[in-house]
Amino acid sequence: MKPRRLFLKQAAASGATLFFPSLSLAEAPKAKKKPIPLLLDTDIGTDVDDAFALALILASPELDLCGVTTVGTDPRTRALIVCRFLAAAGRSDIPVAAGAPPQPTEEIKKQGRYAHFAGDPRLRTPQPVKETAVEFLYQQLKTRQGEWTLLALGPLTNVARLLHEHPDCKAWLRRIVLMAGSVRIGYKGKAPPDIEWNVRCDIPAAQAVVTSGIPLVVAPLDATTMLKLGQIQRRQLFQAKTPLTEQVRMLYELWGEDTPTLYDPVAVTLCFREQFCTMETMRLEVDAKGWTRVVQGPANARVATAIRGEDFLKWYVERVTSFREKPPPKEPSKRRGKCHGEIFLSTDRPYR
Ligand SMILES: [Ca+2]
Repeated sequence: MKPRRLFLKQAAASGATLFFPSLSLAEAPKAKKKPIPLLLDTDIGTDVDDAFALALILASPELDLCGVTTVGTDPRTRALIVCRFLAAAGRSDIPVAAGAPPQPTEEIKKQGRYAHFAGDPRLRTPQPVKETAVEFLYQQLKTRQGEWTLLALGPLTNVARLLHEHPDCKAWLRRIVLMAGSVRIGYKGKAPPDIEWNVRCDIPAAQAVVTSGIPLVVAPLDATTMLKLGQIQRRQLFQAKTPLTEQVRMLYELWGEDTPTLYDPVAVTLCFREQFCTMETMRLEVDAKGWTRVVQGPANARVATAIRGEDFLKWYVERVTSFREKPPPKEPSKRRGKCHGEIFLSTDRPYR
C-alpha cells in the first residue's frame, strides 16, 4: 500500500485528532532524518515576503527543494527572479518553471528589475525550464510518489490547475502547506477576519485546493500578519552580507517599503517545525466571496492559529544569517546559461 494511502486509512480509523500522525514524527527532536522533498509555488515579485521565504528554504537543511514554479502576472519574470536568487545562493541546480496563462492579476513592481542583471559570469543566471509550472510539477511528483510536500506561497491557480488536469497526482502528495486564509484574525492582527490576498486573487482555485482531500497545513493571517521585521532585525539580517542575505536585501530595497511582514516564512517553517505556532485541527472551506470558514465535518487541515512572533523572528534571522553557500563553480554554468539584461544592483548600498 502506498504510504499516503496507508496514512489516510490510519487517519480515518483514528479520527480527526490523529489526522496528521506523520507531522508529529516530523518534529521528533534531534532525529537524523532525510530532508523533506519539497516543491515550491511562489508569487515572488509582488510582496517581498516570498524572497524572505525562499532564503529560509535554502537555509534549512530539513528541506530538499527540488523545484520552483511561479504564479501571478508575468510568471516568466518571476521565474527569472528565482533563477537569479538560486544561482547567487549556489543552487542553480534547482529547476524553475513559469506558470502558464491565464494567471491572476498581481502586479510586479520594481522587484522585476532584479530578474535582469549582468554580473560575475560564474554566477550566470540559469533559464527556466520549457515546461509549464503544471507540467513540471506533474513530472516531478511522478518521481517520488507519496513523499512530496507542495508549498504554495501565492494564489492557488497553478496548484488547482495541477489537481484538475492531473487528478492522479493527488495520491502522490503527502500534503500541501500553504499561506492562505484568515480564520479569526484579519490583517490588523485582531478580529474580524479578512478575505486574505492569496485567496482573493483566485477564489475558485482556493476552493478547489481546500476541498481536494489532500491533507493541508495552513498558515493563515492568524499566525502571520503580526510578523513585522523591524529595523533592528533587518540590520542584523543585512549586515551578514552573505550571498543569500544580499539577495533578500536587494529585493527588499527594490520593493521600496520599510517594514516587511513575514507571512510566507511561517508556511515554510510549518513544513518541518510547528513549535512556534498554536496548531488546531479543523475543517476549512472557502466561500464564494473568499472568506475562510470553519465548518463541521471531517478535518482537512492543521491550521496555525497563533504564533510566538518574537521567538520566530529571532530564529528566522539567526538561521538565514548563519547559512553559508557553496562556492560558485570555477566555470560558467553550461546547463542553462546566459545573462539576460543589463541592470546590475550594487551590493554595497546602505540598508534601511
Ligand atoms: Ca507570496
